[in-house]
Amino acid sequence: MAEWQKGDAAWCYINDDVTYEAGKIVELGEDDRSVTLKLASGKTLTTERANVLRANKDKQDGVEDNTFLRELNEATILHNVGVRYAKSEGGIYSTTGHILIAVNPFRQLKIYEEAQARALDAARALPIKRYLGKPIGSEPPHIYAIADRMYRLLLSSGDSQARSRRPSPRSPRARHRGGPLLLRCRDRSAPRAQAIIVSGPSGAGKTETCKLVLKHLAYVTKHLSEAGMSKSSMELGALLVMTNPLLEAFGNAETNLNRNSSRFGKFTQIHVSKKGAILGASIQTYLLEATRVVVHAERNCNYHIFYQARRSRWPAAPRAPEGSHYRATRRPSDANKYAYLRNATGKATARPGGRVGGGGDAAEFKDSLSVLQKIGVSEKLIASLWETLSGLLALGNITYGETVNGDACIQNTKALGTACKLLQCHDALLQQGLTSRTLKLKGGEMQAPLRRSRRARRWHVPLKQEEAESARDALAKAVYGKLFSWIVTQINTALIDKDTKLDDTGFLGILDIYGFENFERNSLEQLLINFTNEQLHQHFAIALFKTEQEIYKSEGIVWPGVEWEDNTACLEAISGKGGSIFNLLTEHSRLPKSSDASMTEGLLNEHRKSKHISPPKMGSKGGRGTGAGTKLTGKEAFVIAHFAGSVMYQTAGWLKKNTDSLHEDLSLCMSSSSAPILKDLFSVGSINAFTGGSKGGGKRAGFVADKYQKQLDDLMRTLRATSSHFVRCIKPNHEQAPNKFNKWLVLDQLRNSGMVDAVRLLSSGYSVRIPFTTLEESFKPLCPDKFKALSAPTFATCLLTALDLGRTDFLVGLTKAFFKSTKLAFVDALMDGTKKLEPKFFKKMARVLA
Ligand code: AOV
Ligand code: MG
Repeated sequence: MAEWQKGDAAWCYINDDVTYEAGKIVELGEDDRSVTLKLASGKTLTTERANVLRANKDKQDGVEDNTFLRELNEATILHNVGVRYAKSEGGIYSTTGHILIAVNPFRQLKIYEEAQARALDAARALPIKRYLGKPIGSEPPHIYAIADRMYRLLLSSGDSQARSRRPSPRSPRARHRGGPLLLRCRDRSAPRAQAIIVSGPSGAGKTETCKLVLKHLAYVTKHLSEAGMSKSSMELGALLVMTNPLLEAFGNAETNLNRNSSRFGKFTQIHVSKKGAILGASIQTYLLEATRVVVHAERNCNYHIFYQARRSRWPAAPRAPEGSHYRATRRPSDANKYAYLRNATGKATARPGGRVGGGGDAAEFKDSLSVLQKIGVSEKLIASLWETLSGLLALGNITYGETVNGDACIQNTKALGTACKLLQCHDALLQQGLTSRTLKLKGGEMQAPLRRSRRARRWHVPLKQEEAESARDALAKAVYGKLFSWIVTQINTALIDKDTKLDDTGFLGILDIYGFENFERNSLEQLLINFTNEQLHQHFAIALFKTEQEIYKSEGIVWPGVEWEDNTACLEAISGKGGSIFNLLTEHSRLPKSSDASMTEGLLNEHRKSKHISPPKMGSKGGRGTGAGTKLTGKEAFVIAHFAGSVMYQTAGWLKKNTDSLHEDLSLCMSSSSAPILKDLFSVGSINAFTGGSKGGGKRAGFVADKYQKQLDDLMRTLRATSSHFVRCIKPNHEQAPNKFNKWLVLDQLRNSGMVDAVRLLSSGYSVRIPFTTLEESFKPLCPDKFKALSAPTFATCLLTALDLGRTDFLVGLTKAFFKSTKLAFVDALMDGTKKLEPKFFKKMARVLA
């Protein structure tokens, strides 16, 4: 770090709320540790030097690529992102190397004009066209630029036909602006698979970003076709875009953080032919939040589809097939009548009316219905789908009382009757499944008051009221989980022609997955989500190293290499061999007498000396949220030090959640249903509600955490085989309001998303990169004529060598010069003209040239 001088511009860390404030150094402490600043607010402040970061000159505000900032640190990036956001619509985007930062505008922007057009007609497609075949950095940052680069890289990797589609040479604008021009038009080494990984917290804009990538792809592939395909590339592209509302209807819900929050992770794989046409696509989903079907918090809603159906006008729905109970379905006119539509306060959350821009629940219902019809779901199955959903609402209205023996009994038989009718199952079977559980006995030694069934060694254990309520909710969750997987399967069936061979084709992957979570109470779901983020962070780190290495390589420079904080040990603690969290969870889920507390104790014992897992501080409260947390005693919680901060997990209910058991009686009851969908979904070998795949698997496949781990392993394997592109979505405020940039919130996300680490990585090498063209523009006019004819690289080399910078302070690439960040002040002084070039300097330059 260069020494501070009086008058230097700086960013001073004030506190966690204000973050950084601009100022100027007015005094240097004699102890070498403190500095005094005059802040922009007029205040004078003495603080530790560790709180002060270097600031850029004003003219550097709002640059498109953060690596162009002379001073690269978290304060300058935060400021740059904020200045761009305030300045223009396109300013929501910036890049850091090849990573796109997208700040949610929370308003409709003109920069995607065609994205709002239903038809992908050319006249309205100008913003997409602007980025076609253009290298990154030649046009302002945009998601279309990343999408276009990804598509081009896929086409250019290892096939001859791609050459004809090679992008045009760099535009003059690109040459002028320089930047990390990593366009590899004929990159034979790039894998035939590209992935875009979109991350960020809830409401940051991940899903919208992914939709824009799909729109770009649908546009660029629409004229292409492959012989012998039943669906053209154009049809497949349009289907991909069109099926989104259906998936969102079933998998998205209104939360306090996002009116259209995706409650599942999604990886879309789009197979592309060598010519560039779409051959087919598939969607893999992860960890649907099934609990939401039965319970949701205040200012939250159930899944959109329940409200859509509620607002629909039946004539818009298909005619009920003969014999269906569809007509008998009473439209749930008032959400308050349904227990599953009421939030934790006992009232239904008022909905402004559907997704943002979706047109309201009624219009969205029409969309969902028309997608179902377009993807070829029969009228009979569609009717069965609505019936099943209504059946779930009826199921939720079943309430329980207690018999004289203290066992559960159903109070409102009317709700039970409606549920049976809509789910088309046997009344007695459903009633029995909702109030008792069959035990299969090995020894036959069972005590009263168990009722013995006709078949020997089978006993019905009556459930207590709480157990019965759990059984009812478990059934609703299982049915909904399976329905969701069924919807995904229907979409996938429409997106892939079964006769198309996709084994060797390249693909584009789009990952829209939940961001890091740290709530007041963090449970098993948060562990799985944060484990995912931990894995993705590792992937990001490895990819970033590679990208940085490539920048140097493309400039013909040997990469100096930098230190990177590795999170492998944390991943091992969660999912590695031996006493990892997942292993202990599986072990304890198998033991009949184990409990959440004994599992936690075992875990903390196992990790006594671990850096990553520790007991909670006694009396501490959960999460970093502001509300009151639960006081913990130590046996029911543990803390993991994640890359993005420490999270305390509360383990109550984990063993039960991990076994995710639906009573076999209820499963059998559903499989005997005459409803076409249910019968199919609950039959042996049917779709697995959790993974969307079919039943079966290894010996640990039954547990939730194990299944998820396996699913995630597959995803990571796929991602590792791709060339990955990263988009970091940033949520600028909690109010979902336009033009509001909360610095604290943004800084937190920049840090958690690994962007600050990325900056550290960039700044510890030769982070200051000045294109030769800029050096030429600044210095050639000052030089004697004989230097003016020199080529840009020769001129730059002569200039920099004559400046006596020190041999290791700079490197000369093919298009730009790389400087150590410590030389920034020196370079700045030169560029500003503050440091004068004396005549003896030009003599030295001449000697270097000679
Ligand atoms: P998320 O996917 O990151 O949250 P979304 O993509 O659903 O967030 O975005 C939330 C809302 O922000 C959208 O409904 C839009 O209103 C708005 N928005 C996002 N991106 C844009 C954009 N580029 N232009 C205009 N508005 C935008 V979650 O799924 O909750 O983690 O689970
Ligand atoms: Mg989303």
